[in-house]
Amino acid sequence: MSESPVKVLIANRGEVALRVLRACRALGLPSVVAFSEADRNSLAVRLADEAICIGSAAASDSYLKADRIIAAAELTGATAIHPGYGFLSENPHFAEICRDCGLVFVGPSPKAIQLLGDKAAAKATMQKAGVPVIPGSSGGVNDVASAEEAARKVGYPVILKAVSGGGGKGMRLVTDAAHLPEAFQTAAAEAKAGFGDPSLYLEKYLVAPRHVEVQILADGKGGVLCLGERDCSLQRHHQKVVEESPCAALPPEVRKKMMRAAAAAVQSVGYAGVGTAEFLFEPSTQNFYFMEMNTRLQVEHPVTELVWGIDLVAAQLQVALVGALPWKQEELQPRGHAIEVRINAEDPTRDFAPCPGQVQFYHAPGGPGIRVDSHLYDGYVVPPYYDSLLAKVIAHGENREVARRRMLTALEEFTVEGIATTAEFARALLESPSFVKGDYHTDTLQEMLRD
Ligand code: MV4
Repeated sequence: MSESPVKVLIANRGEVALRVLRACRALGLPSVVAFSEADRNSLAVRLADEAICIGSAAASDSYLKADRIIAAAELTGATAIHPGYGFLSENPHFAEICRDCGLVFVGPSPKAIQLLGDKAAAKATMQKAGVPVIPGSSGGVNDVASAEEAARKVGYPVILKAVSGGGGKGMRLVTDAAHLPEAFQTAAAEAKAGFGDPSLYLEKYLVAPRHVEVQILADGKGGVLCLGERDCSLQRHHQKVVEESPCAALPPEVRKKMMRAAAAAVQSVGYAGVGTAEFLFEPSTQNFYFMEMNTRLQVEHPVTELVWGIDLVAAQLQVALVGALPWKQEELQPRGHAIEVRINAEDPTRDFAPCPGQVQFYHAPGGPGIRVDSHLYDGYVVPPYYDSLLAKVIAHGENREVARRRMLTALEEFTVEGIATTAEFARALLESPSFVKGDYHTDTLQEMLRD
């Protein structure tokens, strides 16, 4: 792939460590898996060409410790670092440290991560680039008075969000002016505790929108590919449960506009690598609004891979190491429909309490159009220290109903003994009338769980 020897340090764990390992092998790149004491027996470590321990079980003493990861790269002769998702994947300081140490960070530039990590600044940049954004404060709201003024302009209900946030923490829905001062204080405190930054911005609250995100792949030289969208509206406490591509509610002309907006969004910031532009889509008005941009590979990337026939992790490595991509937008055609279900080590009968422990028996489903991304094996002990994702089952078919039926068959076959999982819960969700019709929004799953 390149004359100078490239070796990739995989600075993550679980299924994504395995996913990156496979992409390295597909490209003929040697790799090293960095692991914590708790992951010594993980599948990625067992299958790795080479592996190196970077600390104890706590993520704060291993996967989040930049200096250990840099040291691991130097010790093993790795020249590039793939951060996976989570942990250091969206940390501009880490990307900068890599660059300063002469290591390739597989991801966008520190500058792009920094800019897009500030959600208020990112919105302002997108608005300038002509991308529709949710009406609200221009930039942050520094105090209750400026929040009240911004709220008066857009009208209640409004939502307060953390400038450095994402994923619901430091977010407060405000139904009327009387509740604003208290909501402001609690959101700011939560943002400070969660992200070390109490800054907030304010938006008009959209009722029952759909979360639709566009997959971007940019070569860093102005070439931008838009690989369609994913509907990720089915979430529980801001954790995605099911994702699908394409979005069942998006008319072709709205999709075209959304793709153009997403391309304009990344072009305006000189982006390189994979990225996801998140939009809220309002079916009642057919309007969509840019919400935020994620500068990493996402958990749900496989649905896009199956519909577009592109290995996104290989593409990430290609952009980072070669700086070019072999495709033109016109040559790419989406094919069929894909659905992903996340299976977690959680017990739905005990309010989704985490269920770490030993897997006594594991069987992964198969058959036409079924892909399973998982680090499980018989006897594996799921450690209690990290997130509870065990497996992603992805079904592809020529249309949505074929994909849905393949998924149902696969979930019936999926077997984990020894610990509780969310597989059966997901199966019931895929049989619910809302899912069958494709008629759901960001509150649907929580409404279902309430009744
Ligand atoms: C919103 C919204 C309605 N209006 N913003 C939740 C996570 C964060 N990334 C953004 N979120 C939302 N922002 C405005 N102006 C509704 C949500 C929201 C949501 C979004 C996507 C998927 C599930 C959700 C569940 C509740 C609320």
